[in-house]
Amino acid sequence: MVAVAVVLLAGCGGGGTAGQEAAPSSGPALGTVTTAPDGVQEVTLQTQDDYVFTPSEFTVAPGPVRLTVANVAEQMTHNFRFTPDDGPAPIDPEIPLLTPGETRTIELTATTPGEYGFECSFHTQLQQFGTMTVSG
Ligand SMILES: [Cu+2]
Repeated sequence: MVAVAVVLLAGCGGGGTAGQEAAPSSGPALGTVTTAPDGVQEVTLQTQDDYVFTPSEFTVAPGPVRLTVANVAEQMTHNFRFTPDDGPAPIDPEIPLLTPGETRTIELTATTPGEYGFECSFHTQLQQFGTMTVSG
């Protein structure tokens, strides 16, 4: 008996390189501070099911700030507030409740330079903290 093996080699790909199309930009990266047409600084943070703010640190100049927090979690409800008695000056605006999939925006005015801690008050025991720095 003679076994005849016929092996067909599939053509290997024709030499095309994987295309890397630039993804359409849907706005600045998380934590990147931009200035809106009305002169207000804008920055977006994200939180998710892992009890982390992404990013947990950002820096603004003194002046008005429009801060957006997006909760992309599937399960966890979070919130956002500046940690009471932490920074050089109180910042009152907060997001009391941010349910899964919800995005909210607050406006605040950064005045005194320094570091302002913020937190999700539900999850401080899980270290859900961050810091906003107001540059001098
Ligand atoms: Cu939280």
